[in-house]
Amino acid sequence: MKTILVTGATAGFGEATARLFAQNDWNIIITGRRKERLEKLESELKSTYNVDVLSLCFDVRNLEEVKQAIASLSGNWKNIDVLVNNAGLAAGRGPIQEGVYDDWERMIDTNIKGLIYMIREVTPLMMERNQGHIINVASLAGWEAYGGGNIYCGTKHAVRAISRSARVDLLPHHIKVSVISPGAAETEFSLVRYNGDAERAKAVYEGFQPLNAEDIANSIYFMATQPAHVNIEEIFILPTAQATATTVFKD
Ligand code: NDP
Ligand code: 8X3
Repeated sequence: MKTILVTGATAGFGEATARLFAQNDWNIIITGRRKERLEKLESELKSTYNVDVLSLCFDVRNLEEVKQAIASLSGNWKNIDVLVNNAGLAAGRGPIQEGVYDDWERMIDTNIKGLIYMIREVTPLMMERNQGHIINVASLAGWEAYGGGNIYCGTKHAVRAISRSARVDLLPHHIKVSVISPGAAETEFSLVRYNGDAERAKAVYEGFQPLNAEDIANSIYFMATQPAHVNIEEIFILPTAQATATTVFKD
């Protein structure tokens, strides 16, 4: 049985990914900061599917916590076949001249630093086995830089750049590096971005059909289940109604 580690599995893409892989007989390591959600998902996956599930509760922004979480893995849990670096967020959507430092720090620390901490700690385990697959969640915002997206777009451009470089570094170790870049998808993303404002978050998805978390999980599953000689370098996935970050056809 194969093993996948998904960061940010307490909601949205990460939770749907954990569920889909469990359904397909993968052992799952789920991570996030909300312990009660991890416990609930762990018990649901264990009782529904015949797989092993391990919860690791930590903040990807905290290097010591990341190191401890990965160092705590024992036995077969060290045999991580796929790492999905999904934990991330946007905080706010305003002009750079009005930027909120705490929002900027949270995005940079989570989307870039958390992701590279995870890569740095997990790759040695993959290198020992001379195999592995890292799938990084970037975004449409990693391709485009739209007004008000400034720092978020910067973090997602960074994810794509780091992924391309890591792919070169990890070639001799037979470790694949892939990226998924979704457009608008309805999860808790906008609720987080707009600081809990449910009305504003809901309005983002009104008048068109956005992607859902299962659409992204399906793409991640497709990337993770290709033959050893095939690496899907990137999936750029948009709702049919969306052409660019700011061009959405609303009925
Ligand atoms: P959600 O808000 O639904 O889920 C985000 C997940 O990230 C949660 O499980 C959360 O867990 C986790 N997370 C956030 N901060 C941290 C942290 N510091 N440490 C550990 N875990 C953390 O959003 P999505 O599922 O939509 O987003 C997942 C990824 O997809 C993000 O990287 C996002 O930027 C990206 N993305 C989203 C798009 C969208 O439109 N929804 C489009 C393109 C990309 P917890 O709070 O428990 O820690
Ligand atoms: C989320 C998609 O367009 O809001 O990464 O940046 S977008």
